[in-house]
Amino acid sequence: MGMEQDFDAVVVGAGFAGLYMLHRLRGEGYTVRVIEMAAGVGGTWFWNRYPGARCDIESMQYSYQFSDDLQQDWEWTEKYATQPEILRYAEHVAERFDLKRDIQFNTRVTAAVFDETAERWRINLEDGTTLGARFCIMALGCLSTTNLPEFNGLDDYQGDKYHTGEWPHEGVDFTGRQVGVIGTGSSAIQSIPIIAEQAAHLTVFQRTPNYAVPAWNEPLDPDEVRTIKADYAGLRKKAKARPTGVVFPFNEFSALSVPEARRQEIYQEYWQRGGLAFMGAFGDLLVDEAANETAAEFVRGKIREKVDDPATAELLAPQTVFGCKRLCVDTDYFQTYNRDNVSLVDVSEDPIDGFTATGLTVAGKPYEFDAAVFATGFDAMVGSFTRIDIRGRDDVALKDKWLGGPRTLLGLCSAGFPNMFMITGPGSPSVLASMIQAIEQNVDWIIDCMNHMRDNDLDVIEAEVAEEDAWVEHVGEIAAGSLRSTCSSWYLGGSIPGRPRVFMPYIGGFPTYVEKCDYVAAAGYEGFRLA
Ligand code: NA7
Repeated sequence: MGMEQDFDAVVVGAGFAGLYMLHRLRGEGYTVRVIEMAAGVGGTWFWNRYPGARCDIESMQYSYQFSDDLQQDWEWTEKYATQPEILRYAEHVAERFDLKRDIQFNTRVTAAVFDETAERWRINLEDGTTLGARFCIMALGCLSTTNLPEFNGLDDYQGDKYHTGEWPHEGVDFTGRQVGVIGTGSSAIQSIPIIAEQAAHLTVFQRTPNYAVPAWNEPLDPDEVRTIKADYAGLRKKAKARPTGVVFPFNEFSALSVPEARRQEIYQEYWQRGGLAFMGAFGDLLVDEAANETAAEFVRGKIREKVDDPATAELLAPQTVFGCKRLCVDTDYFQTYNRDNVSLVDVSEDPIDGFTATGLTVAGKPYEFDAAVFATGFDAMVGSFTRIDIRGRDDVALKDKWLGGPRTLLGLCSAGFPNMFMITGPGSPSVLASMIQAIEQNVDWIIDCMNHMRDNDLDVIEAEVAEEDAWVEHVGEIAAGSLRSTCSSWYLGGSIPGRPRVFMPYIGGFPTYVEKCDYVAAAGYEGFRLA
């Protein structure tokens, strides 16, 4: 057991949340140590190095806004930034604000235990060290714990195994190899076209097809960049006022309010614009099933146009609600199935039986490959909390408290876990509001709260159970009004066997959430007990 060191705050994670939290804490004079399991900063963008990994929020909007100098100086090169470019940006931020000296890398937090007598957190690290802190701040990310399904026989498989979310840093060359990709979510949709160009043969195992809209990625136009930078604050302000936290043209009218021909024209216009902005073609795509179906059918039509073999096109065309699973943004995904070296295997009715030494079988039929790519996603939003043994009052484990689904007040605190903050925790808009912006708002709120406590000699903050229950109920009620809650997706733990169906992010819109957070703070942290 190493020497116990004490801090005002220990932050877990050095992704975009942990980095900004550290910067703010230090600026306010708090002592802080950040613990990061990776060898570098960047969080999700450190790990997800699979071929084709990109952010599908436009780069001019997917960045910090806390420093105008930073946003003026940094030059994105493409409309959608690649993973290496985003990682360079995270590195740049860490260097620019001299953050690394307070970050301990290559270290996993195994447990965080609240000592009720001392009113402090004890944070246990993998190396046997224990840190003490008044505040324990979880900057764990929403998509940070990979999901590798427990396939039968996986240990017998002799080929190479890769998970898109834990990709080898040296990269992987698939040239001349037989490759199997399992999953057809965003990570698969981004990586498949590139893997297909290298591999001798690629077999894709699809359980549920996904809708994807073309990215039409391109180099950023310097004039457009200049215009944005001339009034970056203006763009940020507009983004904050949007329910999605992102600026794109949004047509508020119902898809059913216009004649068929006009509707097709509008879809075509939004299709040409590409990306997630397609969701803005009409105002009711996520609330009205009939309206949604018009978008779904338009996109299915595009898939049928792109894929030569009609049977493959039908397999690739989702029959589900459009945008229920997170919409994917692609570059030549569907066309990839026209290649001679790519085949698609439907595992929706007959699931993968299990792995063999040389591949896997489906309904007894063998498929052979020497490299398996698991594009099977994440234990989203809660997995990174439950893999740490977090214990609050009366030794209650957070993972037990959350067995029926995560319970938080505003996604910031959970009752029974005093002085523990979460950045973009479940119950906050997080992934539905553009992550970096959601992070900055949460961090600023936490800093204001800590300063309020310091100024008023308050030692402990804790969510009230009744307020938390009300918030959890509200988050659920709002989700029930959205078509997004009608399918299986990572928003509700869909890929994880045994998880209760609970829609985890707050879908009531970013401005509504910010208003609620601001109100709570202005009312002296209403709903929280301060002592
Ligand atoms: P996703 O979107 O959760 O995709 C995971 C994929 O893996 C999805 O197609 C799953 O099918 C499939 N999957 C999971 N388990 C299995 C099993 N047991 N058998 C077959 N197929 C399986 O993760 P991504 O990494 O692609 O993307 C996550 C987010 O990152 C993305 O939405 C963006 O926001 C960025 P299913 O749909 O569950 O039938």
